Amino acid sequence: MKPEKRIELLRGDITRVDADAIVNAANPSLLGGGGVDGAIHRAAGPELLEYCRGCGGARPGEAKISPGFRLPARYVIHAVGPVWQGGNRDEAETLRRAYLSSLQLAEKYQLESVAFPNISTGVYGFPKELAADIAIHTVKEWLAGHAYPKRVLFVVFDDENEEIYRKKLGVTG
Ligand code: AR6
Repeated sequence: MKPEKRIELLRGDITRVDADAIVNAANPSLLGGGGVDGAIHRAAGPELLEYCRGCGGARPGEAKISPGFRLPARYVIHAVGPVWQGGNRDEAETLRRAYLSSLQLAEKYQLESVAFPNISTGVYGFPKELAADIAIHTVKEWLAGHAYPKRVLFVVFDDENEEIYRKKLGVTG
């Protein structure tokens, strides 16, 4: 199947998404925070934090996997995106690697479906348009060469990201 046909756009709260894995926009401690990270820890329950304490953190661009505990999703992939510092600190490459590391874990665990939030575009301040270009390009390129994950869902939460993803993915209506 063409990569485009394996991509979907959803608007809403990623903690409600019933995918094999949801991706968390985590920080290097992997011990929770605000934004989507806070929502995921609240919905998964305290077992998630307990599990993450044993994960040893992750560097920007890396990802680690945990069970989903009380979430509908079986797994959470905790990906650490870059903090935007103006664009000359390899932020684009680090964001690409955060998506790639997540996709590599999805392949390793043979996951059918993986849902991504818009990593780094909240508290971390990454420009949304550029972040969407990187996310979509990295996912399409991966899907063209790999069988897993079979489907990728981009989950947008705010109006601006919804508008940007609709345009870039050619979704109407
Ligand atoms: N479901 C889907 N997307 C969401 C949700 C949700 N429930 N809540 C927010 N978003 P952010 P970052 C969107 O700030 O920029 C945390 O404190 C939001 O609209 O969550 O990668 C971590 O611990 C935005 O588009 O993550 C780190 O310290 C996107 O999620 C830091 O924030 C990412 O926003 C990571 O910052």
